[in-house]
Amino acid sequence: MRISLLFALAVAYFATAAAPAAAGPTLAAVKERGFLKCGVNNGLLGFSAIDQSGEWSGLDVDFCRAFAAAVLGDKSAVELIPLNAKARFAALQRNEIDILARNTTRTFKRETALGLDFTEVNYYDGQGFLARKSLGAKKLSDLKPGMSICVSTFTTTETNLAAYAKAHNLNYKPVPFGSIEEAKAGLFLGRCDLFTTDRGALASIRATEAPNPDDFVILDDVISKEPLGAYVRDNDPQWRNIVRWVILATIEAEESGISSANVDAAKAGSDSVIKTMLGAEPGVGESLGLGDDWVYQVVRQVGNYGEIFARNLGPNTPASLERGLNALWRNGGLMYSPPLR
Ligand SMILES: N[C@@H](CCC(=O)N[C@@H](CS)C(=O)NCC(=O)O)C(=O)O
Repeated sequence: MRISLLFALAVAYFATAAAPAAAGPTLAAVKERGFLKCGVNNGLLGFSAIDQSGEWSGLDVDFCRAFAAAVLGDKSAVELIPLNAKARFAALQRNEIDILARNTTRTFKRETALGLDFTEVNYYDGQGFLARKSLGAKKLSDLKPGMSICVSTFTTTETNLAAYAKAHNLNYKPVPFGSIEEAKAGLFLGRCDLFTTDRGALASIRATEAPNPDDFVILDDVISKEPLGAYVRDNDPQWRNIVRWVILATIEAEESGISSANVDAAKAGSDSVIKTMLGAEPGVGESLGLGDDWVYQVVRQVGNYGEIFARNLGPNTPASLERGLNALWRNGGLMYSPPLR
């Protein structure tokens, strides 16, 4: 009797006491290797592409750098591995990458059937249409029957288009393409009247790839929900937590008014919640298997979510996108971090 009571008390104690996450295989492998392997898009300016200065840039690229800053203390300790839509999930399943951050949508099927976990959203998108302006259409219902629509295979885009067309009796001719280059060329070289993909990607493609952007319009229709973000393998909860909380930390930092410009002052300041979050006091490192300064490294080296968005996709970039759904929740958007404490 006494022994079983003691045992029960001991179980209750250990169940509530803080326990560091069991070391997972991915963190150990990344530390041993000295750099992280991040799967990204092979050419979508604003999300992931080699820019004019010959450097990789984009929202997904910045998140890859943020993961490296958190895990290895150095945002440049990352190898970016360009992947097309077809290759992306197999690359993660086969351990060729540690993280997939490639404008990839969270869906039920992907999360439950591929042996992968979605972590967090880094861009809320929706599927739209880029049309030749000469068609004179503002929305899908303005189009004449029989229009040809270029679409990338192995994407949610392809399945959404087919389902939408069926449900709405859209009379069109799908023109499937296996690569982003072919699909873009399909529209710009005249093989299709329209091109469909996520609207963020459309804004970038129109601005940076069209021979004359003014010859093309993005239609009003948004036919799907495309929450984009990072996937990891589903056998490593510690790694999933790291990737998840790095994304959330960029949002929490923006919510808390901490940016790359003031993070040092905030760390040295008097707010103890913020000091702990930034690692001036212990608290956020051990349970992830990281140092206590991982949030600090992310914000100082890469920035908060608002900075990352503005740098890659905001009004001063070619894509010139408003925050929209990607605004903080208190400004009418969906970006919200659970408490980082
Ligand atoms: N978010 C969608 C679409 C992602 C996607 O890959 N889109 C196109 C257009 S931006 C693309 O890159 N296709 C070219 C390719 O297959 O490499 C998904 O997760 O399936």
